[in-house]
Amino acid sequence: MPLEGPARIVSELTTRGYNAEREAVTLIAAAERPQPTLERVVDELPEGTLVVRSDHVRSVLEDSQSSSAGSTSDPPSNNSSPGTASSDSASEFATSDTVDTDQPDRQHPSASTGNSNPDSSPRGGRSPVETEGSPDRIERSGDVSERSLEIANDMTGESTGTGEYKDFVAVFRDRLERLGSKLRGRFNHRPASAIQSMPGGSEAAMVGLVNDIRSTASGHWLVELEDATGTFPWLVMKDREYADLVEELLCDEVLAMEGTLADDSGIAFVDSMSFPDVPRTYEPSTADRHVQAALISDVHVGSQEFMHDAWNRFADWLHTEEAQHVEYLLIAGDMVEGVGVYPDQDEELDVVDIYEQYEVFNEYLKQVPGDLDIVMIPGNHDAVRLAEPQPGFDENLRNIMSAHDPRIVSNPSTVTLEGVSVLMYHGVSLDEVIAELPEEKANYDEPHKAMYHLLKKRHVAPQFGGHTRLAPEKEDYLIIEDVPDIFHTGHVHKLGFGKYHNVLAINSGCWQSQTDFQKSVNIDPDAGYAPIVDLDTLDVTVQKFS
Ligand code: D5M
Ligand code: FE
Ligand code: ZN
Repeated sequence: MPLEGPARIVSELTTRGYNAEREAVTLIAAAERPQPTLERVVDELPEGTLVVRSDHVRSVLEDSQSSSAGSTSDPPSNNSSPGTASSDSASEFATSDTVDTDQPDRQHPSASTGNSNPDSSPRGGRSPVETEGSPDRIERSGDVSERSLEIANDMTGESTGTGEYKDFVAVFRDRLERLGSKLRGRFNHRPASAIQSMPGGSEAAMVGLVNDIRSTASGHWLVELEDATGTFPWLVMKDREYADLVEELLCDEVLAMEGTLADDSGIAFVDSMSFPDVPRTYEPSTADRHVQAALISDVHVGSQEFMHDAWNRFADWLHTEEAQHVEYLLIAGDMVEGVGVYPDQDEELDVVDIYEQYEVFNEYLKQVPGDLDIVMIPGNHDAVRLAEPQPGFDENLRNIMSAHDPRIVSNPSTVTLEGVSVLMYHGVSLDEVIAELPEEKANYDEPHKAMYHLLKKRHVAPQFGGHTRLAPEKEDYLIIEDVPDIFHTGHVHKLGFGKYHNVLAINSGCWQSQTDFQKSVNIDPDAGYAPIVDLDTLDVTVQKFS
């Protein structure tokens, strides 16, 4: 089988136990005869080499040029580079040209080679990117020494909850304390017990968790707030401006209400309602150089609907000049389809063994350039506990997914790339937000708008007990303590992005075509797209591979 594209070259090299620099792969791909070039490069590698570097390839290419004097070996050019994509960054959904759509042998990279043994692939894929090069070559992107990647809020290995009642009390107390502190300075608030004994007609304010939301017989709204001292009912009149906000409320979120006590002090009439929110004037941080991150999620390897061709094209594209500034790859959960996630899911499985699914996923991961820094969090299809926060994959799965030595962290976690903080969260609560809020405020076609509500509530999964399961820990890891510069989710399989008070919210689509369930409920997934974020400007371009 001839080598068609960079991803295939990477696959071939990793099968033989080598990682490769991006430029080395591009050079092999651009050679007149890639397969023999690769064979010679491998043959001539100094003993003990783990990373195939561009100078290894150059010396083979120069050698063969001088030995075949007179033959013209074309310098690599834009057009000869497979997978080069034409993108129109002005259009929201820029489309990549496609390459090699028929690659049936690559459906299962591991199946044919049996090279899924994690030990066969060397660790430490972060090889330095060479920037010097012949004048014919576009310089690769920045030097790895300019990269920085820090993780915060990763609770992997920190789980202490036992699921007992007292743990739930502790986590909700922490939520009220920490989100409440974002509101308390703004109001002359009182605890519920103090408000209960204030005289009728007094002005009062309270910071609490939403305990209950009911409509009254006359169409007004009764919102019960709870704090550590008790509960108090707040009445939102249907014709007041705040009535509209009641539709956005979720149980267990924290907010502040101000109002006037009724004559009998048993209830207060709401004058204003405030959320922890993101300040309107928030100024996001940006990177000091032109560097990009690809934000994806919901790969669903192991599903019959996993779009291997689209993934192969994506991996090929990452090896091209156009993607030279993409130095980070963030994957927000659902690496694999999993087993037994939904009823009758087994009828749509391509790989039935969960560990094998991760092995196949790892083979697909190997196709992306070895010099990308990769960060992954789990999702609801992954083999970690379903309740959130979800710890990062265990040792066993980490060993399987060792290609390119990804950073594996909990769902949610915050990763800061060159000063730009990205809150990564899989997004199960988006189903909840979309189900509870009116269509115009949150829907599947504009998933970023549902994300705006989570930013406003400063919590990734406010409502507990519906779609979202909670594992109580000693603190509430689901609070959005610091405002992120980018909020990245997946799960709903729809692509959408936009800014909320200058924070870029981006939901990254998927790599799985429509499943029978999705057909039955009319979900039309956005599959095979990779949103690319400029970390220096927070601009987004979308590459399409499907
Ligand atoms: O979720 C993909 C999207 O589809 C997400 O919005 C949930 C929804 N979904 C998919 N299958 C089901 C079933 N069987 N019941 C309810 N909701 C479903 P994902 O996590 O990728 O499956
Ligand atoms: Fe998913
Ligand atoms: Zn999901």
